[in-house]
Parts: sequence; C-alpha cells; structure tokens
Amino acid sequence: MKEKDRKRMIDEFVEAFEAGSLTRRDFIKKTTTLGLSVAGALAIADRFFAGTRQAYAAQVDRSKLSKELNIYNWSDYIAEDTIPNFEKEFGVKVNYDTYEDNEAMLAKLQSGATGYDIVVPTGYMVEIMIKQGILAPLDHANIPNLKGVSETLQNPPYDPGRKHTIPWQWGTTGYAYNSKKITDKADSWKLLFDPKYTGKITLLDDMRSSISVALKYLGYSVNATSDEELMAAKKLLIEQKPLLKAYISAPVKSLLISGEVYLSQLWVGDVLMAKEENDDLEYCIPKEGCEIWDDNLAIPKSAPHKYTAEVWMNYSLRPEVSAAVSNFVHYATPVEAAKKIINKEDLNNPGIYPPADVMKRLEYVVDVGEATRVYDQIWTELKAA
Ligand code: N2P
Repeated sequence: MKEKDRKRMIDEFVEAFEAGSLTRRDFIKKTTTLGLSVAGALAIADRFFAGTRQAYAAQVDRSKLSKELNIYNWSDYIAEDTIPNFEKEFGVKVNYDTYEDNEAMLAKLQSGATGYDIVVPTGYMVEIMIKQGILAPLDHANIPNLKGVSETLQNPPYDPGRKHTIPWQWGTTGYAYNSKKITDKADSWKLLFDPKYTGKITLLDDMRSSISVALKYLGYSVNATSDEELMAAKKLLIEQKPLLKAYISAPVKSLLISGEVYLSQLWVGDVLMAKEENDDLEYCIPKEGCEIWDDNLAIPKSAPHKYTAEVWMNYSLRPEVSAAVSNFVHYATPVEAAKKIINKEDLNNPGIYPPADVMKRLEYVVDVGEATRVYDQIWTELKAA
C-alpha cells in the first residue's frame, strides 16, 4: 500500500473514532494494523478523550452543583450506567423514583410533592403542565448540547422554542404479540377485540393510550373530542373489558415473557426489552394506526436543585449518553449524533424508527383541553366496569 493511502485510511479511522462510530478498541486495532504504533494510536485516542472531557467540564460550574438530584421518571426508562456515571463525574447523589403514567406524575406534583428536580412528561402533558404554570423556564446557557437535537425535535408544537423541556426518547404505541400462540395475522387492532383470546389480552393502564385503541379501531383520531366518537369508543371498550386480563403498563412484560398473555398494547421499547427474554414476542404497528409520542425532561418550578437539573439535562444530550439509553431501552434517540453509535439493529428496526409510509398512520396525542374531562369520565367508568 502507498504511504499516501495508508495515511488517508488512518485519517478516516481517526474521523470515525471521533464521530463515535468506532470504539477505542477497534480504532487501535485498525490503525495498528495499518502500521501505526500502539503508543501512537493510544496517544490519539487519549488526546481525543481528554479534549472531550475538557469540553464537557467547561460546560459546568461545579461550585453551583447541589449534593443531590431528585429524578422522577417512567419505570424501565434509563440505562444501567446513566446514573452511576453522572454521580461519579459530578459528585452528585441521584435519588430516583418511578411512575407508570403521565397522569400519576401530574397528580403527585399537584398534591404538593415538591422534592422533584426532573420529571419526564409526554408532549401532551408538557402542554398541560405549561398551561398550569408548573414548569420552570430553562436557562439554555446551561444546556449547550441542545444544539445536537435532531431538527424535527428542535421546536415541537407542545413547547415552541424548547423553553421548558428537552427531549429524552420517543416512540410508538402499538402492541406486542406472541407469534407462537396466536393463529391470526397480526396487523390490526382487531385481535385485541377477539373473544377467542379472552384473558390473554391487555391494554395499557393509561387513560389517553387505552382509549386511543378504540378510537383508532373505529377510524377516529386519538385526539377525538366529539361526544359521538368518544361514546362509541367507550361502548367498544366496555364490551372489550371482559376479554381483558388487565389494564397494565410496563409490568406486563413479565406476563408476556412467561406466556401468560399474548396480546398487549405496549410501547415499542418495552416490547423489545421483553423480546430479549422471549424471542416469540413481536411488535405490531396496526394498519389502522396508533400513537407516536415524545417524552421530555422538564423541571418543576418547585424543584430544589434547578442548576443541577439543567446539568443533568445537558449530560443526557451527550451523544454517548443518549445512545447508551436508547441501546438499553430500545426507544429512539432525539440526539442526531447518537444515531451513529446506537445498535444497527435498532436503527434499522421500523418499529423504533418508522419509515415514511408507516409515519403516515401515526398520530401524536395532544392536549384536548375541555374534553379531558370526558376522557377522565370514560376512564373512571372503564376501570370500575
Ligand atoms: C418506558 C416508558 C415509555 C413511556 N418504560 C411512554 N411514554
């Protein structure tokens, strides 16, 4: 090989390594094969890491950090090392608490819980919380990594200009099915209304999501506000209730894994987490369509440690941190550069990153304002039925 070509290839590996698409180990292996000394390869790698570390350190005023940070997030929604790495780097102890749906989180804040520094509302819930005036405006100077967010998520309708939130992960809400236990083709919500599967079906324990199944099956919007459409959805869900094992969210994974249920409305990442333990499980985005959503980090006005919460937000937007979360929970990353380092299998999974033709049948849940009361009533009746 010509010296010129050798140098060019080494340069390409340096670029790939710095962009995060080559691990440190592979970088050293590949460049030393091309004749670079091990010491030389290590020096390049270390210089890069020192540079990144320095750049990250310059983003933070450590004298303003609190000793603790209180995070309230959905269950099963973070990587194993996300918190320990933060604690080690910043010397902040993270207290971590979980919830199963937006409404429970909101109710907790409304009931006067004041300790939380970070909560994780879905888009429509961001709208509600901003209207209620319970979110603190963000100081973007403390969140410089915000510029790395994918363009489509820079300026969402629920929070124009990202004044109150930064994105965490996004995904879709279809259903999990056990390919060995069901005999029909899984492409429609119809299966979740089939008496043949009585006792093997679950819906999310989530007001807007569970009602959206009936709305979509009937051909309506997930944001329907007309009485006629909502009453038709309610009727269908009341009829369906005897077929259900339960309204249950993230904890349904163990029932899917054991084969106790076959058909569960569930978010894509939770389905793929369950699939890691039972390969018969598959994910379906029904032909009638379903919800798509963004979850976001936000800081309640009552947060005791706002600066440290913003440091956490900024940390979560580092490509390698966001990619590690996505790799673990199998949801989509909002950080453009993280897409280069996430597992290829996830990047190519149409359930996680739906192609344009699938996108057409997906619908964002938005705040329905006054009609929320009707949803509340329907939900209360369904739970009691
Ligand atoms: C992860 C929860 C996903 C949240 N377990 C859906 N908004």
